[in-house]
Amino acid sequence: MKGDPARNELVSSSLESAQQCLFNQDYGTAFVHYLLVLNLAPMFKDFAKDSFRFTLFKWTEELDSVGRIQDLFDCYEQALELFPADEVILNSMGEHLFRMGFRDEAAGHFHKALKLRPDYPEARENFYRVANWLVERWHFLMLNDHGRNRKYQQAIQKAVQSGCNTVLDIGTGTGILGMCAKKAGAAEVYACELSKTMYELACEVLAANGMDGSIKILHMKSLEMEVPKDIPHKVSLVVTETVDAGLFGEGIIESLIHAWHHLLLPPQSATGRVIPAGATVFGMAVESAEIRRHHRLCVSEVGSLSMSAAGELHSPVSCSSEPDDSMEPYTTERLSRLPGGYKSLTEPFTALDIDFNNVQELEGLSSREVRRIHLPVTQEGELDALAVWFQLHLDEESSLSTGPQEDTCWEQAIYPVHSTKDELIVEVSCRDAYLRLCSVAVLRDGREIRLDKRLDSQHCENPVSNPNPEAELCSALACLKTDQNQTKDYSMLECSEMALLNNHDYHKSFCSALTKLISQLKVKWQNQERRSGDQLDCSDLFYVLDVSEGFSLLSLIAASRGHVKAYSSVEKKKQQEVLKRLARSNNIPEDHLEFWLNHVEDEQGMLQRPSREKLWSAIILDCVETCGLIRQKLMEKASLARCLLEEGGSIFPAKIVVHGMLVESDTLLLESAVQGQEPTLGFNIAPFINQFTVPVHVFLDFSTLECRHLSESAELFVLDLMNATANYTDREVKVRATSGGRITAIPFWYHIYLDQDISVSTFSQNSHWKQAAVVLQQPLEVQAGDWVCLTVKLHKSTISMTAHVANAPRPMEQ
Ligand code: 44T
Repeated sequence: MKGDPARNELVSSSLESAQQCLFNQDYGTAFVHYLLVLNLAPMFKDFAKDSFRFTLFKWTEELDSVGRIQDLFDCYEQALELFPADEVILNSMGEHLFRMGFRDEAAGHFHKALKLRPDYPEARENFYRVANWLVERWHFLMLNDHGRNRKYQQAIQKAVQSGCNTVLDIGTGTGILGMCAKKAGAAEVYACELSKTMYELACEVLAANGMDGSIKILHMKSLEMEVPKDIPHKVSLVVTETVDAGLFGEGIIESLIHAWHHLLLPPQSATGRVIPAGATVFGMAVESAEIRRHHRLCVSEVGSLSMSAAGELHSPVSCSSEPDDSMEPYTTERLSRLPGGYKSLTEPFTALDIDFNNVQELEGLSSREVRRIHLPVTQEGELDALAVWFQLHLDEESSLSTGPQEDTCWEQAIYPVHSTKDELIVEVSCRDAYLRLCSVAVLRDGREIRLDKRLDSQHCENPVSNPNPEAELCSALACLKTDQNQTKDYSMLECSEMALLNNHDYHKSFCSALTKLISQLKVKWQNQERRSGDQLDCSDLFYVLDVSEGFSLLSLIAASRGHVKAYSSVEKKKQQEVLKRLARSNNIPEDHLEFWLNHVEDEQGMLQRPSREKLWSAIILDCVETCGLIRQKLMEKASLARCLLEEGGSIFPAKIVVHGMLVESDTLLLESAVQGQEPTLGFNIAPFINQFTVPVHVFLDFSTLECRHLSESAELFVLDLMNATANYTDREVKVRATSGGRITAIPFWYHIYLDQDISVSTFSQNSHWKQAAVVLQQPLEVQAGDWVCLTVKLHKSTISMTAHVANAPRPMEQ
């Protein structure tokens, strides 16, 4: 290369051009020059790395702002070809991927960055935020469930000993069931796993257990497997636990139909069979205020606004409507941990029986006739949901139950319904291979009263082609109806948005704080007026900006205070319509509510002046995510907001105080890390999956968490949004242990101060927020009366904590 003067000339002139362009802030051209230089002369990589990265970041920022997403990712690909092990580039690409919604891919990039440099804080924080997508938390629960592992192991052992010699584990996860088969003596064991992260994890686990040579693991969906391409011949046993709380959500029916046709020996002539052999699904009608407030509007007034004109609002979890991508047929809850508990309104009933060893039955499932079940109501109450669980029959003798009474890791499937009493008619069907349960009608005095009030006009056009009697009935009714306004007049709100609307205290507090602020500002204005002798212009308004994420009524509540022009950042058209409708019906002048484009990523653009000469009287920031964490970039947004406030104006909230408590909770430990080898049948799995342990557990219901309180709740940290200089990044707090035990976790929540006096807690009964908890990887033994030193840190909106007993030696940083 040295000997090629033309090339050297090109390299050096390109390098010079790159530097010149960089100086002129022409990042696109600079980037191209750098690419050329580094591809032609890799020896410059060390020298030019920093400038190259800087150019890449600047250029991709520009590409991002003009929406050239494909070009942006092409640049990153090219950069990673040159620097495949550059953790900063990997981390930054991950951030772009995450913002674009490619969470798995983003998580993969953060993980790689962190492997390259374990002490890289940006990548670590990013990784913690997304680890839940790479390895879902239920893996820890299932692996820690010794009872379940043991039953599967015994069933597999029995099958292998009775002659099932070749085994395929579908959806192997960490490889545990495959290893059971091998250990039981199966001659050939195959496994498949569709998640890349889980597949790689399983490879590590097999190697650590000395089985990498004897179990063949494939990174693919079982539906894509072929004989002999992927496995040499059909197997005699399929083992699988690809079931979710609603049994069919992981596609077990489709996987088994495919397996019976392509991967399994026939059942009669040879030994072909499946573990589990089948399942029985149970259902029960329940009352639960907690479920109710997440799925329908339960209040007639929010703040001071009448909600009568809101139209139909419902959560995305609904079974009675036509299948739609934006809808989920069910959600999940652990009934035993529902805040406020639940009440059974009927006895449990059998909804469905299915034999996994009968391919005709599996194939017939989706065309099974809708079954009507009449249920006597055994207890009066409000019908909020059908709860569903199942028994998994591993073989003739042994089964696992996911019921609400069992002490297992399983949640139940929840099918929310509308309220009423009396006898219920439930329809069970398996459209799209999803188990669907609709409580369609109530029988009162022999008369059927339908529950699904929404009537779809589609049914009218094509009534005969639908084999579903429910739809037929609907369409008949739809054709009869006279009130056309009933159709499609609904908007969808996330469950947490629905719970927020139902949070009376929160809106009331906002209302009071806003009213107070406005009257203070009015007095100020009047004083100024008096001093200057000018007349206050009647058209002078207070400007309020609400930059809450998702649906929020706060702008409207502000506008209803009078003399306020409010800006809402609600983006969805349907939701904007709801706000406009509510404005009209609550007599708020139309021009007092405007919609502000909310560019979540571009806080510069988001927070501007309402008009050239005006400043905001109040800016409402949404500071805590539903999961219990502080929103990313909150402090940056607050400091921008402060610059845009008129004198005497305020950010809502003005201050956030973090509270926490020392607890001993085995449940939290089980949900965050596999506890040694014992629960996993002696297989060595924990160290591998525990790489995906995160220090902060989110979406916690602290009120129903099984735990022992080892201290009073204590104030841990203060975030002052109105005064930047008041903030610290580290704080040591001493908390006294009120009883002895092992501190395994520190749940925390927030008191959100709208002003000095008015606050709402994210740990209140009607909160739409959940709580979070720091889980200590090394439990800390304490005795009653000990002082526990907590070091609380806030770095870029991420809270971390370490704990040690005062006067005792400090443990290693967690
Ligand atoms: N969660 C239960 C669902 N897979 C379990 O990639 C209970 C949720 C749950 N691989 C709280 C508690 C609990 N071919 O890694 C996954 C998945 C993989 C497949 C290859 C296929 N056809 C499939 C289908 C799925 O199987 C693994 C297990 S799925 C189990 C889901 C503890 N919340």
